[in-house]
Amino acid sequence: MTKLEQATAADRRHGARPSVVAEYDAVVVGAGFGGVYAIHRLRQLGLNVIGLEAGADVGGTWYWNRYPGARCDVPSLFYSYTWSPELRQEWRWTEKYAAQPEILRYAQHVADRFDLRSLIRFETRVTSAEWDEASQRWTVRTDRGDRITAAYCVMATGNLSVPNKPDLPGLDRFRGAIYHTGQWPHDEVSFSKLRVAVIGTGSSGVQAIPLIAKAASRLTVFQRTPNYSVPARNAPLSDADVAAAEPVIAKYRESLETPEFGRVPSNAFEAPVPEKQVQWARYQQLWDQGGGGILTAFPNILTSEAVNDVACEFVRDKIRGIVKDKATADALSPKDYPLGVKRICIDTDYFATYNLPHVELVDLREEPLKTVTETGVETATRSFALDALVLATGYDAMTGALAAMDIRGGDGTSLKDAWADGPSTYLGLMVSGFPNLFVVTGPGSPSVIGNVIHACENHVEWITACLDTMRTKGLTRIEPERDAERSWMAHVADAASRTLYPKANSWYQGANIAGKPRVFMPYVGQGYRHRIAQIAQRDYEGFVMR
Ligand code: NA7
Repeated sequence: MTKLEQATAADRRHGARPSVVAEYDAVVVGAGFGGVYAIHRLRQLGLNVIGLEAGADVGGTWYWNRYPGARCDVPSLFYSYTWSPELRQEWRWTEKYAAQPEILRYAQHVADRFDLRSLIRFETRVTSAEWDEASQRWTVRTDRGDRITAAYCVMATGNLSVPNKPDLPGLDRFRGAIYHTGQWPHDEVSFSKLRVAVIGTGSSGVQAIPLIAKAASRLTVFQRTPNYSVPARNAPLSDADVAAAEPVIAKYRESLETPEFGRVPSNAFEAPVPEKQVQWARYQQLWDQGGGGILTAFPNILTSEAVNDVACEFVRDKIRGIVKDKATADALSPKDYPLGVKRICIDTDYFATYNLPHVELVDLREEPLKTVTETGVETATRSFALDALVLATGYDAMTGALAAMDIRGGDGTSLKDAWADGPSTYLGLMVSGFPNLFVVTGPGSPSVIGNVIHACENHVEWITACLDTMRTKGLTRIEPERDAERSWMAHVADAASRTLYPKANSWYQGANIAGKPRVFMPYVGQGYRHRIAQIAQRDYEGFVMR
């Protein structure tokens, strides 16, 4: 029995939670989709691995995000692991877009199916990780007093895992209930007969608002920036749907490793601008189909303003067609940034909800929020009496979870200081000065731009193959070269600058958090997977191994 198992058994016997002092080959921080798979693969490599997870169960973002309407915006048949054919065969999604409880059940099923729970210490938050050059090991400390050392540390801490709690004046005074969508209570929350406000209209707000409106006696939505949202047209999945998707998924999986693969296709820069009516007809087709397909309408939709402008006009036209009150429709219509460069929202009845007599939109650009009071919210011109306040205000995305831990490299430099001007990684996988520290879907990799589960798989497979190669060669230490990292980050910035992505104040570039450096964090170039595979083949070019 490992020390962890002994500790866990003791926990169960005594109801106590003793701390662990132990040595491992690898520690994995986080048991979301990235962490769970990393634990599985590292164990397969024969390493003694421990997972540390703040939540009481696996699932990561799907463990915490239990707000009404929480649902994935990627079709469930694609939002699944690909690494186990048996798992693919035996798991059957029930809806086109799976809701949070079903995705959490999937994560739990994977943990049970591959017997991973015994390797994970739950309700344990990592507070620090420090590299010791002399022993060539990481020391990881937790809020339970654990002190764990490991040769390798894998940060699978997620891109959307630290809720952004807005600094609203007076928020502490509010006597009603306050909820954050990213930290929703596990017990049922009832809004029945309550006066509720939602602050924030990103994906979480857009999903929650129609359902909260069904229960509440009054719903006020405070909007800072309107979002482009397209209908999900969610539906139960039939066997025929599943069968029809098989060849599409197979083709998609084949394309993943090609030099052309990416959110912005390689032919984007030479593609012609289609006639407006051709564009309009295609957008209509994709709107009727539902989901985020509109972003694939034309190869240059994310690079050409001439194309993107028509798509924006199309969605605004749809909003005007759905929302009866002209002023509300106008306020809900995004006008000052391109479509798709903030994550597009995929909704069910979002815009139609504003036609309900007890639902009101407050445009904070016209009517700024002055203060929260004991009993509600005051704007520059009005007071709103409230029983509950829902903060759908998003996350300190991409870097928040890493910055929340005190991570120190060999010379004592903290990652937070090293990233004071914005995150810097080589390939989104490693950071110079922080040997043997791997980041799953780190800034500088496609991560949130594509399908995050597949991005996690790709990184975990690259990391475990790297460790396997090192072991074969008798090597134990890996770190990126500073120059390789610098030129990679310059390439990441260049790839973004060739697109329309930087034209919005998005969380992709840290714009939603006051004081966060503006650096475009995800990699939006082509052929990322192909590239990192080639780098591995070329003897881990840009890394120093010894
Ligand atoms: P998002 O997309 O970051 O949305 C957060 C929303 O909250 C957005 O409308 C923000 O306005 C708004 N916000 C944030 N802070 C404030 C303050 N202080 N006052 C008013 N409004 C505020 O987070 P979500 O959770 O909806 O979605 C995150 C991702 O999860 C999503 O992209 C999918 O990938 C899944 P802003 O736009 O910053 O002006």
